[in-house]
This record gives sequence, structure tokens and C-alpha cells, in this order.
Amino acid sequence: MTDDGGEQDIKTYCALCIARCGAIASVENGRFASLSPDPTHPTGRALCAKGRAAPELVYNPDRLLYPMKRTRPKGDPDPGWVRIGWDEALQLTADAIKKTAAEHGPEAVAFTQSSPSTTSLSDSAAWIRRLMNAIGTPNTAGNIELCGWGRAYATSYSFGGPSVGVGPGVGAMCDIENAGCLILWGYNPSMTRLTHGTMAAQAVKRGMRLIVVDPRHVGLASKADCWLRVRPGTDGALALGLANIMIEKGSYDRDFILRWSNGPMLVRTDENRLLTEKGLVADGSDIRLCVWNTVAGQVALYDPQSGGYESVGVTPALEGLFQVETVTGPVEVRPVFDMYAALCREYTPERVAEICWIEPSELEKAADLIWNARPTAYYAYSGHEQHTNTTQAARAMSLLYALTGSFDQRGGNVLFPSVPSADISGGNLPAAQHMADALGLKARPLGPSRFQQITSRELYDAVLKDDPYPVRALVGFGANILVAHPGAERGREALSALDFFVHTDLFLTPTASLADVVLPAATPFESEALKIGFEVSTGAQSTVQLRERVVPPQGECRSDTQIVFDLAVKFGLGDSFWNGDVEAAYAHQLAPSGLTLKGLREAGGRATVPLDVQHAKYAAPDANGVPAGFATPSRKVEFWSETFAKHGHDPLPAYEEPLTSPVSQPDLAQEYPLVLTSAKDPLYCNSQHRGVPSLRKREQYPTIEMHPDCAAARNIEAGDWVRIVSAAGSARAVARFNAKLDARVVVGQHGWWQSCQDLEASAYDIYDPDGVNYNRTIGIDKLDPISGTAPHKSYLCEVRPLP
Ligand SMILES: Nc1nc2c(c(=O)[nH]1)N[C@H]1C(S)=C(S)[C@@H](COP(=O)(O)OP(=O)(O)OC[C@H]3O[C@@H](n4cnc5c(=O)[nH]c(N)nc54)[C@H](O)[C@@H]3O)O[C@H]1N2
Ligand SMILES: Nc1nc2c(c(=O)[nH]1)N[C@H]1C(S)=C(S)[C@@H](COP(=O)(O)OP(=O)(O)OC[C@H]3O[C@@H](n4cnc5c(=O)[nH]c(N)nc54)[C@H](O)[C@@H]3O)O[C@H]1N2
Ligand code: SF4
Ligand SMILES: [Mo]
Repeated sequence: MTDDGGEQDIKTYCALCIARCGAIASVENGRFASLSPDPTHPTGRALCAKGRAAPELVYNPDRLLYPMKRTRPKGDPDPGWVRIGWDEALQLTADAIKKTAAEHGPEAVAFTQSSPSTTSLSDSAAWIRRLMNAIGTPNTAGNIELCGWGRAYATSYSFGGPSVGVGPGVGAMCDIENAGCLILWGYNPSMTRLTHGTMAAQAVKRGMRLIVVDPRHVGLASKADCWLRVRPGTDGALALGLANIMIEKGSYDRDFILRWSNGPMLVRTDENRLLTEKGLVADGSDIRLCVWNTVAGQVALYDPQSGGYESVGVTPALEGLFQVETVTGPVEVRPVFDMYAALCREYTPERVAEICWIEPSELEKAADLIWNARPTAYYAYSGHEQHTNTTQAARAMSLLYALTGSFDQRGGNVLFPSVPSADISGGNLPAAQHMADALGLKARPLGPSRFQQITSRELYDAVLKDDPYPVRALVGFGANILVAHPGAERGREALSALDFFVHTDLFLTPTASLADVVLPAATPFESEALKIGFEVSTGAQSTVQLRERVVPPQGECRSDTQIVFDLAVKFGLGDSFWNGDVEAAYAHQLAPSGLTLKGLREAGGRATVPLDVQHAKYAAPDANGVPAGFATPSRKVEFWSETFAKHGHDPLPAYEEPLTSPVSQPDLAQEYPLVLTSAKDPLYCNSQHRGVPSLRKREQYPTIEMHPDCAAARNIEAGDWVRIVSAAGSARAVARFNAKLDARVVVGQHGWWQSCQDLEASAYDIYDPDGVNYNRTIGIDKLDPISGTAPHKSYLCEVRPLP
């Protein structure tokens, strides 16, 4: 780094979004001048406009530069912000949190966190979790119900872990380099994760087949063998319909299903539950499951603990109806796979065409590609999240994927290895051992709370109604929760009702402006971070980078990681935080890799640790010869989830119409006939970056994409300001034509609030009923019953011209 004259290039990576593109920063006369791709980095092929504009973000005149405290009550138009020192800011925070924890328990201190997919919170997320574990609170509102629930958690009910990877070494990642066929399902990486976008484009060149499932013809759709223009919110029906075609044609990996899924387990047709040994004999186990052994013509027992059958020579049936003698008399039983296939059979190509608005011939083509072009990989993202049926849709998609047998095979969705490192999330700290249940666990026991994540609604209910217990203090790291979610007014009410709210951010967002204390965050270009693995390939996973800072922080900004450590020390938790020494903590984290910080620095920040890729790790036996299997209750991929059955949900991945749709609410659709969804803006991350001049110049206003016929029927021309109106509220936007959309679908954008000083471009009031807040059009009365997800991506609306 240079802070005097001269020029210097620094090897770094852009941490502004989930892509984490390898980059070179140029510093001129002590100023961060530009960012360009670093082709020597495994994720360094290209940078997007946001990455190239990074210096404008760093030097943005609106950035928060100093800690501040509010001196006037919330609700007062003038918050009376006064600048304070770090010591005072941290002390106020530590005192308030201690008081809340003493009065109401540590769980009354909740945290918010922006998704690491949209910010550099990936630098600090594990340290924030450590702080929460040290304090003893399970409550993080981190947008999970909108961003990662389907991928990360819903699919875990099938595979025992995410079948669509969510972070370095967490879940199975599409092995694009080796895939024969890739499905991009509600995912537009050309705009949202450049690394995947460029890898997929390159793979298409070498012959990889590509299926894009998206209501819009965007990104790689133009290179796809098959574009499935799905009606928003019907991905679950599509998955069942594709599975039906594959099963009917015998295009599925029967051996994988027999050996590694619970497809052969028997379901009692009287109770719609799995048959257990206890059903056969009174003193039998309720863990041991049953299959129909076609060789002996009788039931055989399967023990999930050993992963094997109790007898030898078992060839289980996958189809058929059998009669067994149970303790309560004769009962008809049927293999899980047969039940699943029967469910799929309801989704004939014609029925799917009706539900999803996709031609049957396209469905056939996609089903054939998925099977014939194996190994198949898939990545599903925001398009399948944000619906009232996301959980079951994500399961249906993951189980369609199970049919291919490509899971953890070269070119499939592979559990990539990771460079060894120490777990620093603090699950072993004393306070973490006896934490309260996360908010929402009682209401939705299988939802995010089970994984110590909470939804925005659960946070607001706890603050405003003590439901199920009070939350009185909030520690925010970057989440702009009021803009990201529907119900901004209720959110404002909740954040205003807190005893104490401290928020760390780059800007004074609508959310930050309700805080008692705001802390100025350093951008990733002003702070050091340690990244172990870059996710998208084995090569990328082998890469470890100590990202040095490009320039010193503006003003008194500090990195989130440093703030976590400073706060921990002020709380008296220094023991668990290397007494505030981040360098020592990194050294601890890095130790198992065999690398050292000194060595990394000498190597320009980056090193590679060779990793050995093993496939089909589920089949690998342990010392006792027991195969690893999958981390589900049955040790198998679960086409049938007994866990779901126990909680009153359909154990099969049944399709349910979105709760607000032309089919589920035909009366409402008379008034609001259009299906409303939304997509990320290529130029901005969610609610950010509108203040960056080179970006704002290119896109001044929020848009709504509509088919020209849909517009003409409403007297709307391209470029007109229009109003999106739903039963929940309305928002203005500028009409943009898209002739490839279904004329019954419109696609909006959220996240507009910020002004751009340099361009004198306006700010927007997110509470203004006449404003541009897309999320005001989304109702929160009907949510996904399992996860609490709100329907940002499948709702009903009308679009009206503005006078
Ligand atoms: N209609 C609609 N709504 C959506 C979505 C959609 O597709 N449609 N997408 C949803 C999804 S997937 C998500 S993840 C959420 C996103 O919601 P958020 O997680 O709130 O993400 P952003 O809106 O990008 O806001 C991030 C905030 O973090 C701040 N920030 C940036 N970098 C840093 C940093 O290094 N440290 C700190 N402390 N702060 C930083 C930014 O200034 C900004 O205020 O929005 C959701 N809302
Ligand atoms: N430029 C940019 N990059 C980003 C972000 C950003 O805001 N801007 N946000 C980051 C974050 S937090 C995330 S979560 C990721 C998300 O990355 P993506 O998943 O790519 O995000 P989206 O654009 O919201 O959704 C993907 C596609 O889903 C389609 N879609 C809408 N409704 C449906 C539906 O019902 N079914 C299907 N199958 N598709 C549908 C949209 O048309 C869109 O093209 O991107 C990250 N990267
Ligand atoms: S896609 Fe753009 S914003 Fe995201 S990491 Fe790469 S350069 Fe940065
Ligand atoms: Mo996200």
C-alpha cells in the first residue's frame, strides 16, 4: 500500500457480492484509483460494473465516517446526531446489551446481518456468530427466509445438507467445469454472480448443455438449449412434472434410488407414515424401517444406524402394493418411491403446461437433457425463494435432481473439499451451551429458527408483542431490513420501540436512521480479511487469501470484524476473542491449513493448498465398514420426510399453488390480473449502490418489465411512469418493455431509497404510499407455512398508467 506519491497494484478480490471476483486494485498517490480483473486468480476472469466502480463507493460523499449517537427521541424529524468517539460508542453499546441481557435474558438481544451474498459481511459473519454465541443469543435476522432458505435448509431435508451450496465447503456446489448439463433454476449468474456466469458461458462453448428456468429470457438464456419460461411461483409443479417424464421413460438412476435413497422404505397406507419395526412387533424399534424384499417375498428390516439391512440377500421393491401383518392387523404398504412416482404422475406434461405456462414439448426436451446429458448439475437461487411454497418447491427440485444420480459425482453437484481451518463460530463457548430457542421455533419448528435464524416478522413480533418472548436490544451489521422486506411501517414501529439499537453500516440507510448509535463500517477495500476457499471449483476452493487493505479507512471507519472484537472486549468477553487481537484470531483459524499469516503476506496474500477431490463420499465406509450415507434421519436421500409428516406437513414434496395467484385467488385476480415477480438489478446490489454516480447514470429509476401487449392494453408506453397496485399497496416504476415475457407476468425491482449527490439524483421515501418501494406491494398475511417466507416473487397486481 502507498500513501505518498507513486502508483501501486495490489492483489485483492472484490467482496461486494457473492462472486468475490479476483481483482487488482491500483492505488495512485495514496488513492484507490481503479479495480481490474486478476486473471491469475481462480475467480478473476472479469469484473462487473459495480466492482469497477468500487473507488466511487469508497470515496462516496454520503458515507458514514464517524460513530454517532442520537440525542433526540425516535420519531422526531431531527434525530440530533452527534459525533462521538469509538470508546463512547462501544461503551454505550456494551452497557445497553448487558442491561438488556440482565433484565430479559441474552436472547432479548437480537442481531441483524445483511446477507453475505450482497455485501462483504462474508468477511465477518462467522465472527458475528461467535459474538452471539459468546453472549448467548440465537436470534439473527439475516434475510435467510428470502435469500437462502430453499437452497440451504429446505434441500437439507432431502440430502441431509444443502444440495445447492451456500458458502465455501457448505453444501454441494455445481461442478460447472465438468458438467454435461447445467440447470440454472431461478438464477441469473451473469448479473448476480459473475464467476458462475463466466464459467457457465465457457462450459457451453465446450459443449455443456444448459437449461434455464426463468420467467425472463435473461443472461445465459440466449445460450441455453432449453429455456423454461415458468410462471412465477410454480417451480414445484415443474419439478414434479419433469420427474414424471423421467420416471415414465425410465430415465432415472434406479440403482442410486435403491441403494442411497429411502425410495424402497415402506409407507403404511392406513396412517400415511413409514412402517417401522414397532409396527410389526410390539417391542420393536421405532427407528428401524422396512422394505419389501422381492427375493423372499416378505418385509426386511433396515437399520439407519448401521445403514444396512438386518438380513442378507435383500433386493427391495421400488414399486408395488404389499400386505403386511402389523400389531394392529393387516395393512397395505407401498414403497416411498412408488408414492413419489404417483405424485409425479399427477403432473402430466399437459397439466404442467396449464399450471406453469410452459409448452409440453419444452418439458420433454428438458427432461431428456437432464438425463441424457449427465452428469447434471444445478444451481437454484432467488427465483425459487420468496414464494409461499418455497420449502416444498426446493424439496421437489432437489428430489428431481436425486433421480439423476449425479449428486457428488464429477460434473454434478459436488461436495467440494475445503482447506482445513479451525471452526471459529464459537458453538462450544459456555453461553452457547444453554441458549434459549430462537424466536419462531414453536410456530414453525422446521423453519429458519431451527437453524438459529429468524424472519423479520418474528423479530418485529418479539419487539412489539413480546411474542414469544421480548426482544429489547438490536445489534445490526449492515442489514437494510426495512427496505429488503415488506411491512416497512411495522418494521419502523418495531425498531423505534427498542430500548437500544446499534447499527453498523456504510451509509445512513432508512434502517440505520432508527438506531441509537451508528457505527461507520469500512469497505472491504479498506480492511483486511481472511478467506479460505472461493467456492466455485476445486481450484477456487484450494485458494486461501489474506486480503490486504487497498487504502486506509476513510474517516474513523472500522471493519465489522474489528468492531466485533472491540465490542467483545468491552463486554468482558476478551478471553474468547484473543483479547481483541484479530491477527491472533486469524492465525488460530488458519493454523490447521499449515499456512501462516507471515507466509501468506510474503506470497502476496495468496496461497494454494492442494485438495484431493473424492466423489460419491456417501458410499465411503468408515472403520466399521458402515457407509457414510447422508445426514438425514434415515441416512438416505429422503423422498419421504418422516420429519415433515411428524409436523403435519406433506412428507412428499407436494405442490401447492402460491397463496396469492390467479389460480388460488381467482376473485382477487379479477382486480389484480397480473402475476408480479421481481429480480435483482445488474447494476446495484439489492438496496445499495444508487449513490454511485457511474452506476446511477446508467439507471436512474426503478423499472417494471412488461410485455408490449400487456402495456398496450393499458395505454402504457415504454418509459412511462406507472403504478404497480396490489391488494397490499402500491409503488411507482418506469415501464420497460420485454417482448419475451409472458404477457400475464410483470417483473419489478426493489431497493430504491438512496440519493446520488454527485448527480443530484433524488432519494426516495420508503414509507411514501406514492413512492417507489416495490416491497410495499407485497402482502405478509400469507407466508410459507414452513419457513415464513414472504411472496416477493409471486403476487398479484395490476399496472396502471399514471395521469
Ligand atoms: N422485492 C424483493 N425484495 C428482496 C429481494 C428480491 O429479490 N426482491 N431479495 C432479498 C434478498 S435475496 C436479500 S439477501 C435481501 C438483502 O437485504 P440486505 O441484506 O439488507 O442487503 P442490501 O439491501 O444489499 O443492504 C446491505 C446493507 O449493508 C450495508 N453494507 C454494505 N457493505 C457493508 C459492510 O461491509 N459492513 C456493514 N456493516 N454494512 C455494509 C449497505 O450499505 C446496506 O445498507 O433483500 C431481499 N429483498
Ligand atoms: N447485481 C446484483 N448481484 C447480486 C445481487 C443484487 O442485488 N444485484 N444480490 C445478491 C444476492 S443477496 C443474491 S440472493 C443473489 C441472487 O441471485 P439471483 O438468484 O440470480 O437473483 P434474482 O435476480 O433475484 O433471481 C434470479 C432470476 O429468477 C427469476 N425469477 C423470478 N421469479 C421466478 C420464479 O418464480 N421462478 C423462477 N424459476 N425464476 C424466477 C428472475 O427473473 C431472475 O432472472 O445475487 C447476489 N448478487
Ligand atoms: S460480480 Fe461485481 S460486485 Fe460481485 S464480486 Fe464480482 S466485481 Fe464485485
Ligand atoms: Mo440474497
